[in-house]
Amino acid sequence: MGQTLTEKILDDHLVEGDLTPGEEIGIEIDQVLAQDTTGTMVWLQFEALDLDEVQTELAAQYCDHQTYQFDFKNTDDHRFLRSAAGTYGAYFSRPGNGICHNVHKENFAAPGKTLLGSDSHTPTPGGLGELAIGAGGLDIAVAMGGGAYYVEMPEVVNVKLEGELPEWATAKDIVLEMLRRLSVKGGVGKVFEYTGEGAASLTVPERTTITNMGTELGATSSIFETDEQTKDYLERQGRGDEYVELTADEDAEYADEVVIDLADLEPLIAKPSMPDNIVPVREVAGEKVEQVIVGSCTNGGYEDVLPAAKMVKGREIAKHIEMIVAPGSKQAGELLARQGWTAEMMAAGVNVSEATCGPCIGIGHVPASDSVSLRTFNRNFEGRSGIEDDSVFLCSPEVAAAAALKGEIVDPRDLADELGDLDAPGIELPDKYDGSKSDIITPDEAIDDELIKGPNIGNVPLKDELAADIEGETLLHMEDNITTDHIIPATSDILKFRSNIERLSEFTLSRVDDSFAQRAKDADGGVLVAGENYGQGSSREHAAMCPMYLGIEAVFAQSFARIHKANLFNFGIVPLTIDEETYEKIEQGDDIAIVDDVAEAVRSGDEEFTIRVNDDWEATANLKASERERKILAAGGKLSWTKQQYEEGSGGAAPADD
Ligand code: MIC
Ligand code: SF4
Repeated sequence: MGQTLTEKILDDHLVEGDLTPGEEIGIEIDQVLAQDTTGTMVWLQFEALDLDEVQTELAAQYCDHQTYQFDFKNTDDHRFLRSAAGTYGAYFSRPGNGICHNVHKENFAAPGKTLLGSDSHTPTPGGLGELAIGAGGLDIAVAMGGGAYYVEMPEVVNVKLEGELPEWATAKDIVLEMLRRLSVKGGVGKVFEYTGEGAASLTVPERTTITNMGTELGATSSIFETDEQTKDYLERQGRGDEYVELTADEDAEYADEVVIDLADLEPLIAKPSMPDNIVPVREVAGEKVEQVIVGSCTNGGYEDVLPAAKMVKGREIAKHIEMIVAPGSKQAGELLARQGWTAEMMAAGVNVSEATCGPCIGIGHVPASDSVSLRTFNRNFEGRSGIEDDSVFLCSPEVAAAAALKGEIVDPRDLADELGDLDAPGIELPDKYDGSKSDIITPDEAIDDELIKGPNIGNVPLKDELAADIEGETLLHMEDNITTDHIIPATSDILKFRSNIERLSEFTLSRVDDSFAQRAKDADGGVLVAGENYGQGSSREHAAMCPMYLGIEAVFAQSFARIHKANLFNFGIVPLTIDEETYEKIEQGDDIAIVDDVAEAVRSGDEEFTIRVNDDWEATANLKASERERKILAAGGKLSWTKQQYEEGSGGAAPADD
């Protein structure tokens, strides 16, 4: 039987298991990436594991989320990251050089390679035929040390794109259509493999908008076959020699198929406050807008900003609007500046920012109270923009620029009719991506050979081995789709403590209930209960580390998001699933005890656990875990377990050269 492209790449990198969907596999990782807000823990854990050199083909450390450095703690984090990259042998991308996914795509993404990154949008280079997966920081540290990465073998779904995009519909609308059809849970346990003539018609930057936002579907990854478009992009980046032709076999068997006729698409928009809350733009036309932002790892490329620049050139944005353009990388910003587009945008009233994630996580350009903000980003979770009760819509750069001109949400097709001289900008790549590389420090150019830690950089928290008894108060009973932004928000007042778990843990679940951290401390820990898809969104392992630090021993949820579940194992918290009836019956404040000897049951492979609530009624909770995950839980987390593995000199977690 033929193989899908995903299976081919996995097969080439397989070190453990076989490619049976749902079973755990271990794969070799070629490249890793870390960004500033997850990277500090990556390197602190690398240090705690006594590793002394990066073992993967390539490791890259980016500084992209908090580049305004509001606090010395941010700047200290960046200096620490530079020193870690230098000490251990990684590339270092300076603050302001751009968002990790954009800069990685431009400089390092290569067909057929595997990439593991401590950011949930790591799958972006799937648009170039790289199999890229987001994970928690500890998984990155272990992979960088030469250990395998373990993941549940995903189902591979064929997304067949037919036809061609009509004017004013864009790649963003393709992925919004996927979200409209499948929801934020629709991709859990899956890789989306895009094929067909419609896929062939898309340039690499359009493809990476789709693979980037596959994360919002909950997918393990998304990927395109490589072809002339891939070759063309790599050549324009001066990396044509890295091109490899990669396709699925003709007789490849997919677990499922989704067919989208691109010709049927129209401009779409995600309404507040979930990326799958999709409607046609026309359905919300007329809604007054106060802020428009073009940027982010989804739509911050040169090819994304250019259409917006073309649309506002020679015009003025509406007087009550603030429009910000934050290019995704310095390469994009430099090209736009050299070609005069930056000046055109400025003349139209646009505020051009440095290349940063910033406003995507509420760092800068926080919307005004009670106002609508239109963004070309990928997430609009409530409060993420930096203000509670925000009203953030997600759309393409074309829809964003149209709103900036009109002052309200408008379908760009209708605006074009109204103005008479507004042409659809379409997609255009530069002849050469010839921006300077001065902001990337190669391992050979490293300027530090020892770690530089500022006073805010703390230690990696550790947990004892798993206990026999788990019993505690239900400190929170939460709804479906709780995001990691609820668990540990990323806004600037909180982000500065990412390297200091003691301080950061004070903000745990503050977006659900700001008395939580104190209550957890007073109760000396407890358990959490949640609905479906608990922990969706970011890869931030802090969303497991901080609850662990506060003494949370188990989470009972109807289902978990992939990366967060892995992070719970990594930090020794038992992730148990419960059915809807049990979920409904448990109330906040209830006492939950696991009747079994938990440590023993986890070690011996038990899947069913009996829980006793308020010493009154009983129900079943399930543990779906591989043998490896069980050992990690029993050891009190992956750091302790990996250390044991190194000491014993065994297992796929040990450095490859050992
Ligand atoms: C996000 O988009 O939520 C982030 C901020 O990039 C996170 C990483 C983090 O929390 O540091 C992600 O997507 O993994
Ligand atoms: Fe940065 Fe936003 Fe992309 Fe996360 S989603 S990497 S915060 S731009």
